[in-house]
Order: sequence, then C-alpha cells, then structure tokens
Amino acid sequence: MNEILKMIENYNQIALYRHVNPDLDAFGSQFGMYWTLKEMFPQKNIILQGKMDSDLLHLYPEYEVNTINKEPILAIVLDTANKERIDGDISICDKILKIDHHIVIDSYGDINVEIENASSCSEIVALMFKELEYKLPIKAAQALYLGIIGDSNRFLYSSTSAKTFEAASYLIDTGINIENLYQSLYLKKKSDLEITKFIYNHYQEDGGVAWYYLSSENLKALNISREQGSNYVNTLANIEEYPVWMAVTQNEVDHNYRVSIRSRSIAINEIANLFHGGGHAYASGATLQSLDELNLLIEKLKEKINERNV
Ligand SMILES: [Mn+2]
Repeated sequence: MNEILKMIENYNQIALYRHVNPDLDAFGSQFGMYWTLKEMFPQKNIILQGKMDSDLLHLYPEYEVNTINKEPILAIVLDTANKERIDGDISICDKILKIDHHIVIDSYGDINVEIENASSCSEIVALMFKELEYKLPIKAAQALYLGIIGDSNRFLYSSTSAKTFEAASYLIDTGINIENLYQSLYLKKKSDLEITKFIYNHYQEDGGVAWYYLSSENLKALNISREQGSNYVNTLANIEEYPVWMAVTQNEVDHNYRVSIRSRSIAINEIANLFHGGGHAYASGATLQSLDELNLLIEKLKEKINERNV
C-alpha cells in the first residue's frame, strides 16, 4: 500500500479506468476510488474514464466530468482482467496501476495488485484504505459496498470470505445506510416482470443446461438493450435440474451472439475460453459467431456436467 500511495502522490493527474459493460463492482471500485482520492488529494485532477451510459448510474450520486490536462497521468485500472477489456484509452497514461480480482491472465500494470480469491475488486480497494486507517467518505463507502454485494451476490457466493466481511464492516462503520442501498437495488419495474415472464415462457433446456435466447427482435419488443437482456441470466438460477444456465443475446452491432454463463459447482471458465470468453469459475462470458456454435457450447457444457456425474 505504501508503494501504491507513493505512486499516487507522484502524479497530479489520475485517470480511473474499469472494464467495458460495467457492473456494480466495476463502478463500485471506480467510484469508491474516485471519491476517496478526491477527498484525500483535493488538488489533484481525478478523472473517471469509460462510457457513462449505464442503467446502474442511478445508484450513484452525481460526479464531475473532469477534462484531462497536459500533465502526466497515472492510470488506475480496476476490476479488469486484460488490457482489451479496459473501457477507454490507457495509452495516454505514463504509468499503470492494476487492481483486480479475476484470474490472472494479463499483468499489464507497472504495479499489479491481483488478489484472485477476493470476492470483488471493491473488497480489495476497501481493504487498501482500511490498511491506511482512512475514514472513507460516505459516497465512496456506499459505492464499494454495492460493488461487494454485486460480485458476491449479497455475500452468497463462495468467494465471500472473512476478508469480505472485514471490508463490509469497515464500510458500515462510515455510517452508510445499507437498507436504502438494498432497496435501490431490489426495486423493480413492471417491465422487469414482462421480461421475466418472456424468459420463463421461452427458455430452453438440454442435459442440465438451461438457457434463454433473445434475438434483436425480442430485445426490441421488450424494449431493452442487449446488455440488459443478459442481466436476467439468474432468472434461471437455483433450479436443481440445471447446474448450468445461460443468457444468449443477439448482438446486432457486432454481428455475433453474447453468452453469459453461470453455474453451480461446475467450473465453466475454461469452456468459455474456447468461445472467445472467460471470467470466473462459476460466472463467465463468451462470444459466438453463429447460433450453430451455441450447440457446440452446450455439448461442451454437457460433457463437463457429465464428468461430475461419473
Ligand atoms: Mn469484479
């Protein structure tokens, strides 16, 4: 942490990056870092990088859109396993600090904080500031708490450890109101109900794998983006007969199909790797060039499920 702090102190300009298609942990670690560094170093230019057009943004208070000046830039890249997934151009930066909890595939930083068994990147960031005995601003603590509960599925996943609760306890000590945070997460709209209904009516299954498919037409009819279409993947979770479940969405822009794969006690990330994807053992993504490839993916997943049953 001291080495990191020295690095941060050396730069007057710090750009905070995270991965494309940001989730609660990507935003959580980014905003957590943003509000903390802004308070710790009010004279520095702290810049949020990446597209800010997500539905999740309503969960966070207003932020400033700072412009980059001519001074050298330190990049802090959060929650991003490989360079290709960074949202924004880091070639403008002089040094890179990587902070991540994914399986290590690309240590692209000048300093790499890679803690594979951490529940979330937000957990790592929270514990870094705890080590400094720094009292986080409420906004930062809220963002980091949302990041932790997002990636650990409200402390449900096995990635949840004593460290996760240590981070949560440190964040709660700042005085955040977790009931409000949970309410802001759980409140749904009637349209969510319509989408869930569509999924329950149209999902398919094959040998332990359940999935739903949303074509561009379906997405249009349901009035949601492709990314939003993937977010309903856990509608098919917790069904005894389906240890693996997936969301398949047509990506009209890139002429391919995006797959979100989730599983219970069956590691699926290596299979995801075979289909231009990857991620965590029980939560991965993949990209298919055609729907024929979907059959291939399902066959591989069924093989994996059967291995376990032998
Ligand atoms: Mn994460």
